[in-house]
Amino acid sequence: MPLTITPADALIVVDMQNDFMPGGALAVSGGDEIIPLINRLLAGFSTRVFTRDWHPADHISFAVSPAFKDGSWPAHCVQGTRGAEFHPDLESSSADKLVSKAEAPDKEAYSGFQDTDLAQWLKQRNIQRIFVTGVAMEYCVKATALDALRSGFEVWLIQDAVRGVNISPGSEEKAVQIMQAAGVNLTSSRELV
Ligand code: VGL
Ligand code: ZN
Repeated sequence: MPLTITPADALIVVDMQNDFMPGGALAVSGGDEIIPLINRLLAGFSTRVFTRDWHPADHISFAVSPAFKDGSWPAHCVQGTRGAEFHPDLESSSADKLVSKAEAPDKEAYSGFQDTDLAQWLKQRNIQRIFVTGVAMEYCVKATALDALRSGFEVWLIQDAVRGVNISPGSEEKAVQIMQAAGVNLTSSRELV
């Protein structure tokens, strides 16, 4: 069913940074494929939020021999490095709000709402619906979508504008199921007008 985008809608673009793109330290396969789609979506929203993973060099989630799971990642998205920059093709200059997360060395934070002023900022702008895009489906996208629900927003996952890390088989599908069960709605870019 088509959805008409209004000024009460916000688009959240999650972590479209070089380290999560092919060739990056914690690459999401096909992460760069969704850039043209996200750029098109950005043009249709009046509130555009970009989140970024913004770690200190000694972040607690970094491991010398990473297991590629929660708490054991290769060093990625270190503040001020090229890997932490948004992909150059992404129209990040269109951001109305930039959210940096997981900045404390001793704490992991996957959600753009965790320890940030994002919910308050969105409420001040009278946002009711949140549309989520970006990477990685199983971590920061999922955590951001679930926290958006908890903060009282209606949440839509734009499924063709999201990619997962798929470290374990089926992890993307599982993430979608968890989000859906919690109350996240699924849509695709084709439905948004
Ligand atoms: C993410 C793993 C570690 C993400 C961030 O952006 O999904 N995943 N840090
Ligand atoms: Zn991280």
